[in-house]
Amino acid sequence: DNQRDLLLKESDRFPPPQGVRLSYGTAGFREDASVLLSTVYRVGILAALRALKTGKRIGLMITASHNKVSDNGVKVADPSGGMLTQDWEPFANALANASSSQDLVQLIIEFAEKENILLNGSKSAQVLVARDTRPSGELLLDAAKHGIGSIIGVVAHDLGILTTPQLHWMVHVRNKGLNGSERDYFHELSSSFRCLFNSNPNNSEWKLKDWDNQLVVDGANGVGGQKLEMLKEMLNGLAIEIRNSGKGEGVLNEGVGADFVQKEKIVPLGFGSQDVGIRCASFDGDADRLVYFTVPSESSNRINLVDGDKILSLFAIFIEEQLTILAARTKATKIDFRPTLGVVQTAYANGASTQYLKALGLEVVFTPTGVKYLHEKAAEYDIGIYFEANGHGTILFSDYCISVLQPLYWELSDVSSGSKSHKAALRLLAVTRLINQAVGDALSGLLLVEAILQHKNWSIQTWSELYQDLPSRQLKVKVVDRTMVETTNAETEVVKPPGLQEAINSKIAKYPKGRCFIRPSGTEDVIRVYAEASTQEAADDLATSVAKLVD
Ligand code: 16G
Ligand code: ZN
Repeated sequence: DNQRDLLLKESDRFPPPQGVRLSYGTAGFREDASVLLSTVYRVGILAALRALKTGKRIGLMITASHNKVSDNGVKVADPSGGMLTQDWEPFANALANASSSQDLVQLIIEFAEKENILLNGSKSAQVLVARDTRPSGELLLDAAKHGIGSIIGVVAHDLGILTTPQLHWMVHVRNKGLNGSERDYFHELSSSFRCLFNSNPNNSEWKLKDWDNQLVVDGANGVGGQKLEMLKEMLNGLAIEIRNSGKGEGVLNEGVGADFVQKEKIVPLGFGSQDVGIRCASFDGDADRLVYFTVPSESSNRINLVDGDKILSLFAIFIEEQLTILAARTKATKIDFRPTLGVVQTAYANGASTQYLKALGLEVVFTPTGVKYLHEKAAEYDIGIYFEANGHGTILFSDYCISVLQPLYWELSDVSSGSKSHKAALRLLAVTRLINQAVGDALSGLLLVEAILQHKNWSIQTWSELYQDLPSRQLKVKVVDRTMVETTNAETEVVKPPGLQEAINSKIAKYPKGRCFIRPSGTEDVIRVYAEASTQEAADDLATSVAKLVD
């Protein structure tokens, strides 16, 4: 029939690479861009099927995030704007690895049958596609469009160059029936930021121009710097200087960006002695990660890192503070507002951060690495805050939470307009609009950090001193087959090969405050080692000795 013929004809144009085994890892497929054409074409098909299955808009993003510029990748966003449902991952793998067009078409037809997806063009659907600034992106995006167009009834809507979180946001809001253009995105961020800024306890007027606190942002030579330039125009007066914006000579992610800054803890290119003491921030290549840092001294290239754990702590303090103000006052209203608040981390969270958060009385839970796991867990709370130490994270507000906050705000306007509690409700509502609830977003995260620092009148130093990070070390060991290691308990314990965890335990026992775990990477053929101890030397030693156990 027509559908089968179309699929056969189109897939012949995108033959798979020889001898490459592809896997839909923590963040989709990622490889050297030169082998990805057929994969991206096939993921286009998958996204189209997903759109038919759900009857909603689906997102397809071409990016390899913080990887080197010659790599690229593709991932799919589900109707909520979150990651592709995990039940479809095996199908994604099967599709990407099918060796002939016949096999591919057979797979698609069988899968569609199993999922009750009609392939007769009786329904229509849309896939939103976008890419980051990688030079290979244009051709790959074209392959994705061919894939989407290979399923009758589904059309691709090309949104051009976007950050990953922008695309997720657009999928999220458009599926709610709201306007989701790039202009709408910038408007939502800038207006909610202004609202937060104006509701600070110190002054009530819009005084952005007076807040001459300087901020310098490293755009990783990627899409984030460009988009921040656009956002800045709508925040007339905010003192942000953008470096590594992608317009100059610098190479994407090379010696710059959030991943580099967080892992190496050294000054990114374009920064140096002129920045001592200044508040600096760094995005990754597709702007879904954010870390802050300072350059402590002119004589060294080491930085003081303010990582995802500290951003999480700042957000948690602020949210908790607003909830406390509200709790004291909701008795005066008819609305009983007691949302559950939870904090989600991974094993990479610095032990000092976990201790700090627990001491604040917060509920802290752990999941394996990868946004899909953290996000899912955070969604179990009325307000769930999640962050990876590497700077990916966001805040989720349940529908219940938003549906109560809005009337509560109006009621408080009547009984105590301009009061502390009225403002607290206003701030929480502004946060629900500012923070990207589809996925972690460096741009919206940056604005929320800035608003909270201004609200509390804190310097980056005050923020950084909330607690002292325990010294830590990360290493990676190249292996032929990373699946030789299997873990459990949010990746903190090895279950395979047998005996390895016991060997790790006996190393850990030698170091005061020692903590160490290993896990197979989801993005590279390596086993990662993380160690923490009371001194840097001890953390280094512990990591090295455990790395030797796997080598
Ligand atoms: C991906 C994940 C990130 C995780 C990282 C771990 C998403 C969107 N991104 O970049 O959350 O921290 O992989 O990489 O889920 P690894 O498995 O190689 O250590
Ligand atoms: Zn990224």
